[in-house]
Amino acid sequence: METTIVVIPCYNEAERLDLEEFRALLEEPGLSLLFVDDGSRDATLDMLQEFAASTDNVDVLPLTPNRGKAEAVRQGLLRALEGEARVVGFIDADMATPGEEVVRLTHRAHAEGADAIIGSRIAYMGTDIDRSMGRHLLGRVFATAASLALDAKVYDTQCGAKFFRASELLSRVVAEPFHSRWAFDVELLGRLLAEEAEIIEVPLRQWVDVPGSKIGFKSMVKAGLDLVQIRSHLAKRRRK
Ligand SMILES: Nc1nc2c(ncn2[C@@H]2O[C@H](COP(=O)(O)OP(=O)(O)O)[C@@H](O)[C@H]2O)c(=O)[nH]1
Ligand SMILES: [Mg+2]
Repeated sequence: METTIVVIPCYNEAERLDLEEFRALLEEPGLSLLFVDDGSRDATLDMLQEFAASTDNVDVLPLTPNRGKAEAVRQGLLRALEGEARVVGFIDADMATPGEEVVRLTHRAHAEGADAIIGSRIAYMGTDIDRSMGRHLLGRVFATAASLALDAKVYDTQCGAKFFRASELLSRVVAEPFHSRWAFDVELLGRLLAEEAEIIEVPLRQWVDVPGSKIGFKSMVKAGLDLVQIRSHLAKRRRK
């Protein structure tokens, strides 16, 4: 059986969480959900615990206090790697990457030998990638800078959906906290590349810009600044 654990970092998501969408995702055989509550101050944790108590294949990892998405994802992946799942990964709580696309990415991760399968928001005819122009443009600038920082051709580092072969390599990559709070996706990819991992970007057929993003303009600027630091951390890592 293709076993998969999907980590969902959640911070103050009580208003946005659509548990029916997650219930639909659970229809995929072998798939389990691990929600990480990142010290939410609203009813998120109660909602998640109630959902987990009444639904098979759902777990909740509560963290206190709030540590940020990078650490919430890392803690979730560490927990997921303790189990037997062959593929582990993460998605955002708003399910901007719809369930069918999440399932398609997990299938690719199982079928292909790659270390990582990452969703990529490339808008071209025939796809339904719904992003505001401002976010799209900022995203393109950031992705170009991220490519330079990583010395790799990557189109979209910031899509929330990423899946990995559960392996020794992944355990090493998430063993230490990320330096970057806002560009940890880039740091994660860089750590994988430093170990010559194979990463495949998979263009999404659908992606929805769900309102209520918790990542504002300031954080995007911080993420850009983080890239400089990430580049030097990765150089050190490669020398090791
Ligand atoms: N901003 C923020 N998001 C967090 C934190 N911890 C976990 N998350 C989760 O990280 C994801 C960020 O996605 P979202 O807010 O939609 O931002 P987007 O990338 O701009 O669409 C959501 O699932 C959040 O609940 C945190 O401390 N701050
Ligand atoms: Mg979002």
